[in-house]
Amino acid sequence: MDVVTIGETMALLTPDTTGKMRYASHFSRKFAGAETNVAIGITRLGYQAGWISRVGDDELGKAMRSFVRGEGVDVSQVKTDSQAQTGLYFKELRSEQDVRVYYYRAGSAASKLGPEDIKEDYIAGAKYLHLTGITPALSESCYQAVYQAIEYAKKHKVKIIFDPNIREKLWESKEKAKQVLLEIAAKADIVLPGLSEAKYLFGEHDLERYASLFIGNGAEVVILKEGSKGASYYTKDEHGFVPSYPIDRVVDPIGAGDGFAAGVISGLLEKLPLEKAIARANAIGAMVTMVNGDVEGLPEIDEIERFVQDTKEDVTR
Ligand code: KDG
Repeated sequence: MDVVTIGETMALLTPDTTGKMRYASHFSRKFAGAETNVAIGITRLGYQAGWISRVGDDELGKAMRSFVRGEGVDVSQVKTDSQAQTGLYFKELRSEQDVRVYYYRAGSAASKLGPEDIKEDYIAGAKYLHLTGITPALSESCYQAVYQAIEYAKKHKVKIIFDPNIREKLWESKEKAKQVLLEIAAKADIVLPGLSEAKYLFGEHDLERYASLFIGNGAEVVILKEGSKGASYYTKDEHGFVPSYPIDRVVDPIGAGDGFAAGVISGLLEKLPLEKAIARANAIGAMVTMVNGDVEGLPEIDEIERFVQDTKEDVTR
């Protein structure tokens, strides 16, 4: 595998109309979860991705497994748990600026994931281990599973890429979230925090200070995401800013960060300079927001080239 990731994917229900969800009676059923969003982003770009998880022994679990497998992701490490159900989440698009997420996932099959589900040879065979801050928030056993994967990755020199993906609804307290997320960030080679996540973890500082705090904490590469503006990157020796691409209308912002992560990972797999990898990541992030759904907008490589070209033409015209 080029990338292996660990985490929960849920059935996603989105009202077919915008506005308050209490009035919605028709919903579309999709599937989403930060880790499979990244894995699918990777396979769209022609690379191999594997997903470690659990699904319930129910209709949604069966459909989810088929969906993710159908997107070309290896699901050999996804267990079916007959004791728990597949989790659900709702995405309410009240307006373009107001998107809300509601989870129905406590005690889900994926939250029962544990260190026994992490196989050493599966991690050892990957080039990158992708982790998010969502999985360790799901349960103590999920936290242990993440730690087991980190241990194997370190042992076999598999690079760790970490997106904090702070989901306050999932943590018992801010202190616990900060402690665990900083611990994992310290073990990661590449960290991908959003600006507001850096603030959450370290308090109010400027970009350089955030970068030096993450590097001081153990990271080799820090990519600070600044939303629709672009992203800044920092290593011990270089830094720079890569602007994003302008788009006419954001249809659904959720999943953009995962598309961004897939872009960065694909660039690293191709040994592109950081600036080029981030330019691709920015393009994918922008393209994801133009489509309703977490993964439906994830592009293939030629679509990225066309998008970038069209954007340039629009700008010079
Ligand atoms: O990044 C998008 C995710 O937030 C979404 O797919 C749902 O995995 C999810 C989560 O835990 O929030």
